[in-house]
Amino acid sequence: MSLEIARALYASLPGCCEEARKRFGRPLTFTEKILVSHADDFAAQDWSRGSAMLALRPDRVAMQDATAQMALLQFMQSGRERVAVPSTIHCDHLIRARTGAAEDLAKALGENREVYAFLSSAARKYGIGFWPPGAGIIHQVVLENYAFPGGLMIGTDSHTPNGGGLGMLAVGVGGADAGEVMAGLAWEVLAPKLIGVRLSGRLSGWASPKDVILRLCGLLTVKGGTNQVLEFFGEGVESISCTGKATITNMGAELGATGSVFPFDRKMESYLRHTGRAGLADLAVANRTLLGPDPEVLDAPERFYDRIVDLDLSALEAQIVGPHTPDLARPVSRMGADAQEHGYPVELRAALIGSCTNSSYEDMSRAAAVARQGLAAGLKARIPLYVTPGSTRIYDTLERDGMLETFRRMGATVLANACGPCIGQWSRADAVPGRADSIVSSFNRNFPGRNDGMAETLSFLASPEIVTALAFAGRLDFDPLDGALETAGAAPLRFSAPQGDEHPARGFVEGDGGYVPPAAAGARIEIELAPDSERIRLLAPFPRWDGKDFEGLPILIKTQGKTTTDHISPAGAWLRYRGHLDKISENMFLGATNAFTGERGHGTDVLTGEPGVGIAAIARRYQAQGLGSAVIGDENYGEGSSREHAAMSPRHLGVKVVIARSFARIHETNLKKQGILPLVFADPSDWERIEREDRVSVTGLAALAPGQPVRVAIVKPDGRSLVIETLHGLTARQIEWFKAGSALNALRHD
Ligand code: MIC
Ligand code: SF4
Repeated sequence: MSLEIARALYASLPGCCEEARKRFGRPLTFTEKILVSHADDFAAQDWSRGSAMLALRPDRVAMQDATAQMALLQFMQSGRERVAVPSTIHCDHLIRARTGAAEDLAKALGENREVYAFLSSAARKYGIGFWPPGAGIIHQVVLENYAFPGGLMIGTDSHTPNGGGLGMLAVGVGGADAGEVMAGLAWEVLAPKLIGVRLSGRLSGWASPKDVILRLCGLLTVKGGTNQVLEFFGEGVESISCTGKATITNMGAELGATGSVFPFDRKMESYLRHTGRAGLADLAVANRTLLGPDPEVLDAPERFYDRIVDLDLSALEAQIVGPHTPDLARPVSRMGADAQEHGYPVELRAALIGSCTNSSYEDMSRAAAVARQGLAAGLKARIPLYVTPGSTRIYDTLERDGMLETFRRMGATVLANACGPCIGQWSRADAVPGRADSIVSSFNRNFPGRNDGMAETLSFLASPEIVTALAFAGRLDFDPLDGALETAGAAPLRFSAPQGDEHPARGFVEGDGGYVPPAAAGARIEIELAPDSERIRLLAPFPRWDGKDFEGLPILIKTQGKTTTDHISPAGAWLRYRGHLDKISENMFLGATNAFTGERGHGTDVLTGEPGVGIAAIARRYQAQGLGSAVIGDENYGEGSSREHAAMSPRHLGVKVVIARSFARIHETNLKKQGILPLVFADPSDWERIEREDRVSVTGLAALAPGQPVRVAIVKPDGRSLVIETLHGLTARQIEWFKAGSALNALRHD
């Protein structure tokens, strides 16, 4: 479906690259080739890495159902009749995992009828491709159908970088970005710095692509990739399958990276051929020299990347990370000792494989190879095992090849081709509030509350094959590489390293999961949206800035430690209200730890002194008094998802400014887009000086200018005032968004 776009791009690439080589006076990395060939105006653009704001023209937009609602509601405000770039909607997040694929899907169709009707009618009206519920998870469907080497896409989901496995620079964004690009505007992003990841050796034994990225998470940490692109190169690259590469780039999101990308190679070519895209494969092969870094870059990478990270695949051990954060990595062999040291419960309660990260044919065939060993030894899973295939194509092929049956014989429940348990949409029957249970999955996120909605649950992440072996053991401290499991027979079972198949020997089962292509003309199509719907409501524009400084704002919450978007705007049951701003705002900060009291999701109403009030309720009280409020955040504030609800809800409930130690990229942009001022403490230790009863004044706003610090006065209850310096990353255009009240308002007033 991307052949013509690719053809046009490859025709323009040589010229664009030549111009860029001349201007930069040096050869180009692959990322730069993609960026310069998608420039809105190459000549006028400042290209300084880490500081310039790039205006780019993406080749396509993808949206999933939980974020598409806001993206479309915002797009609709532009008044356009049809999207300006090829776009798709994927219904994957709203299907709840309960008893298995067929029943869960049927229930979801009923439960989410209104949302699906809205999305599909909007798709028909505006010329957007529509992938109905059950068709697959956005990133897997994009990889199978749309991603192509050298392309640039944005998606309203943080794991959009999955497309990097097929050589595409694919970036996760908030819905406002998507809405604007669909409305025909250029897309803006901070010019990324480049981390060159040099892979040497080759994977063998239990080590898998998942372990490459889990190891990188351990090395670089959850903020190590902020505003950077990871570009992979080196002899190890060619030994990793295309879908394995996608696993690695998918989880670049866990490092906060803007994107991750592999150069085009034979593995990508073969994946394109196996997924019915021979024409694109031929085209990419013919243009292969354009679809990677210039040779001089490979000769001296240190000169062209901002930083080099080396990883020897031959020495890589299988990893397991967690709990609560994906950068707590260790080799599987150390898990037992770690669990003992930290008191993690070693009894596992559930094991889950699949998701957008790890449900390729290769992943599943390696997991099935482990399953067959256990079954041959007379064992079954000792704990509930769930399998989430990524797409109809994968599901049907695994079914045909007997793999799903293998998992079922082990005792597994096969779920719908959807996010399900990865996004809190999992009713785990045996969960007991207050009890900390350990679970293990091959997913990509493990923040508290992420899977079964329980913040107590300790969630660990590993490759599908390791997770399958742990399902047989039922224990976190089992080492599949070295340990033995009791069997009914004489000999205990020792697993041997699994062998997988990169592609199905008989080819993939064809099928499009009911895909509805964009309609030719939509002008007369009515959007299906009931005025009294509790699921979706049209947006009213946020008020413009009144031109006054912020004086004496009470502090709504000062968050302590990790404050991901799952803490600010939890998913799970709340996904229900993703199209209804007022209703979803009730969940605001429910998962965040309040530094003043240690409570989660609650705090003190400083106007009345009443303790233990929900944060959303406090915000509404301040609003009713005509007061705005301030939020104080910790490191990497807003890490994780692209959900702009984490910015829109605070905006809706009167938050004017968020002052944090640092921000995650997508969330910082989302705040700017929605008209909230994101400030960073110039001295991070000032965070400690802020107390519960303090008031925050932000002055000099009329003179707000790019690169200029902002003075914030912290007024203590006794009237003493503490002046601290803060920094902001707003460009001149973004300052206009702030003044207009939101990016969308600025657009309308342009
Ligand atoms: C996630 O993995 O956190 C999600 C759910 O896919 C989110 C999007 C959302 O919150 O809807 C993401 O990654 O952006
Ligand atoms: Fe869905 Fe999970 Fe992937 Fe997000 S990470 S797209 S919730 S499967």
